[in-house]
Amino acid sequence: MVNEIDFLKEANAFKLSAPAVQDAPLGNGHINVTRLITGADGKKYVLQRINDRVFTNVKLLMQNIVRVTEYLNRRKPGSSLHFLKTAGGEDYLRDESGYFRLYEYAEGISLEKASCAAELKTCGTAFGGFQQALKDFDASLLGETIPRFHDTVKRVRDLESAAEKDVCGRLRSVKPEYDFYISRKQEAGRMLNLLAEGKLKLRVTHNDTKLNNVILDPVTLSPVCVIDLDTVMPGLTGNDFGDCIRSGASTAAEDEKDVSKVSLDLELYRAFAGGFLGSCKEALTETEIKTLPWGAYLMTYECGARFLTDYLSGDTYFHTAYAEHNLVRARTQMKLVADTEDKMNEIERIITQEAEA
Ligand code: GN1
Ligand code: MG
Repeated sequence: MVNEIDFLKEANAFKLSAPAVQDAPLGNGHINVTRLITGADGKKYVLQRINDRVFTNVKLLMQNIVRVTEYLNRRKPGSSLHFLKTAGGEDYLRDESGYFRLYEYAEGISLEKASCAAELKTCGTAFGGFQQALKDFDASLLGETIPRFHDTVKRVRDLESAAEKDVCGRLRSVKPEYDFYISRKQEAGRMLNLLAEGKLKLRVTHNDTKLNNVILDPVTLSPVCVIDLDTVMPGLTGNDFGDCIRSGASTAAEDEKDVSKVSLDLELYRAFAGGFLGSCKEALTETEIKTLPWGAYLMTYECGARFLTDYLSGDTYFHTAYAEHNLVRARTQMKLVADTEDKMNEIERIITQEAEA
């Protein structure tokens, strides 16, 4: 399907400064299709085909993104992505190949894995800074692009219902993994309960703070901007903290097959916490700071449960490269959840120390 799309033609439907002449794949997101486009004048752009099975309201999604990026760029020029309009003046293109959007390529690197603590600290600064920069943005201006995206309680229910349906007959072969997730389901509501009790507040959050969603300056390693803004919507700070710990403080890739290589690196944890809190702690409440370790626990647990749900459902959500890919991912997250449980006292100490630093 993707092979059949003429990405140059799609790119040329936008107001580029010169015609698009080169097209290549970019990055490895699990949801959208992303291409690096080069114009005849050498300018680079990122073209994305938006996955409209996942994002069912593209109009709302693009409205959110344009509002947030324009706000950030007004506040600090160049601090966020710059989206181009189509020749017809629209924020996105809809044609027979799907929904497309295009933005100026942000020069820099993104990391699949941190090779040192300094790199992870920078990512913490970037995501904490994102939160800080949006602290006065009126969250009611944003719609929910994926309703109940980080409702972990619902995610567990989805897992249970996928197991009940068992459409691929895979449940029998993943009993230990399934039991692992279900045995912890009482933890799923930890943050949502605090929200319901009025002890946490909804902020404008990114909600997909994977390590590779930060662009860094390759020389100075300072953050250039945060990308992948599809899920920017009202949410909890703990989740933004958490998803980057999940992806960045692990000693192995999200899809490492040898789980003995997977653990939570507390030095990386501290580095990320230092960067994150360093750029937004003034904006956070004491309760929010206390929930950060749980945000990381729950993002890992939730993401693992989602991978297992997708495996049981026949791999319809996340892009996969081979049959067991989602199961492999669910297992790495299990290992991280278990390791987090073992290290929770030390983690809570780290957060207290970094919040006071
Ligand atoms: C997806 O698109 P990507 O790869 O940045 C997913 C995240 C998961 C992540 C797991 C909209 O993010 O929630 O944490 O995969 N995004 C969506 O790698 O579901
Ligand atoms: Mg994403």
